[in-house]
Amino acid sequence: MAAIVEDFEDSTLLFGFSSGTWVRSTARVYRGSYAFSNSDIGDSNTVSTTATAPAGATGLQFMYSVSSEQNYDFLRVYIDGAEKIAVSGEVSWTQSALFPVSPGSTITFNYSKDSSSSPGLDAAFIDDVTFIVPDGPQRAIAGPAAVVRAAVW
Ligand SMILES: [Ca+2]
Ligand SMILES: [Ca+2]
Repeated sequence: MAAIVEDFEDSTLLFGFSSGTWVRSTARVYRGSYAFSNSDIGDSNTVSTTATAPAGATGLQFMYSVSSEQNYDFLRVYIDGAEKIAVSGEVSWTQSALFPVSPGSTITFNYSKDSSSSPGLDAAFIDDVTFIVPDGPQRAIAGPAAVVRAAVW
């Protein structure tokens, strides 16, 4: 099967990710030099970034990590509005489940803080956001923006 991976290593982002509310970060990376992390926010605030499943996508898997106030400041991940992950505290890099998705599914990564205290890095991180595209390209496509690789799942 083929997979399309956003590794955040260059500034051209796949899947509709855009820099702003979340940004490329070197503070903590799973692979390479960059991950994607929330921009700095104050207490009682939330920042989200959204990806859209590409044509042919059947599954989603990604790496995530958090350094936040346990039980109060959370990374949450939603697929088509349904909460799939909610984590807080000190969480080292963890591989998500392989979630089923459909082309056009909306994936929202959300970092939200309660009204006080910001220990740790005060941040959520994601890296290697991977959509499974069974009928997709089987070979790497030239160019920095698209990282396409064959994978066995
Ligand atoms: Ca990376
Ligand atoms: Ca807090």
